[in-house]
Order: sequence, then C-alpha cells, then structure tokens
Amino acid sequence: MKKVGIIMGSDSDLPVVSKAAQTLKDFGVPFEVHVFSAHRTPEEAKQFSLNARKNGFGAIIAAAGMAAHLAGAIAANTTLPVIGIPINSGKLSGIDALLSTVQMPSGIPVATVAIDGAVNAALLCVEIFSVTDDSLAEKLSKKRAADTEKVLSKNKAVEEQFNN
Ligand code: RP5
Repeated sequence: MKKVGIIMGSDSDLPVVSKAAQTLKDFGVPFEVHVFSAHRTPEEAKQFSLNARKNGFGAIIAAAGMAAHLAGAIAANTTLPVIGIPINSGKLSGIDALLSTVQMPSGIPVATVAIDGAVNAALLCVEIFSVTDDSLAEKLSKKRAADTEKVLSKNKAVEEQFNN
C-alpha cells in the first residue's frame, strides 16, 4: 500500500496533526511524519515533495499555521494529491492559515479541510486510497455505520430524557 506523508510546518502543530496520524493508524494506512517548513527549511520541503512519488507516497497532508504556504509549496513540486490543514495558531485563530491554504490559484490544487481538521484530512487520504483498495472501502463503510449508531444511541438517550 502507498504511504501518506504527514508534513507540518512546526512541531507546535503536532497536537493537532497527531490526530491525522492516529486516524491513519486506525485504518492500517502506513505514513511518515516530518517537520518541514516552507520558509524555515524550504529545501527539505522541496526535496520531500519532489521525491514523494518515487519514495512510495500516494498522498500528502500538509499542516501549517499563520501565513501558511506549506501545502502550496509542497503541491508545487508533486502531482500527488495534497491535503492542507490550516492550523489555529497566532492572533487570527487559523483564519489566516485557512485563506492562505484554500485560495490556491488554478493549476496547483490543495484540497483544504477545516481549521484543525486533521481527522478529515486523514479520512480523505483513506478515501483516495480506497478507490483501488476494497478492504479500505469496507473499513470506511464500517466506520460510517459505527458513527451512525453512536448518534442514534445519543438521540435515544436525549429523547428518553425529554420526551415522556
Ligand atoms: C507555522 O507557523 C507553523 O506551521 C506553525 O503553525 C506556526 C508557528 O510556528 P512556531 O513559531 O510555533 O514554530 O509555520
């Protein structure tokens, strides 16, 4: 199976980004985690993305806060799908990172999830891999069904409390 590359701009992003790693682990999808910054270590970020496809990656998650150009910089050097996570850090609470990540000009796409949306970033990777992997598709269906069950049982508890 292909790997997911999880790249973050700073180790201060790790509390959010680790949720993506945990989600991939839950699905048995292999991954690597790295701290590469578009402005502090641009050469490392570039080399990672230039070589990602030949190094066995199938998708890349790029998480960064503030003036977040990491996902775009990664996407510039690979044709693998890149999923950006705007991180809530700094005085603008992630709005800066959201706009920087989502507003890519035509030609170099970055699929952007919600601010701090690490779980969805990982789930999107699983969905991409599931196109050619039936066992992952099955695991995704089971997770959806389990999530539905959880909400139904919460609904039951609330209804019992209020609707006599
Ligand atoms: C971004 O700046 C990082 O992704 C992080 O979200 C933010 C702050 O980085 P640190 O100053 O905590 O290293 O590049």
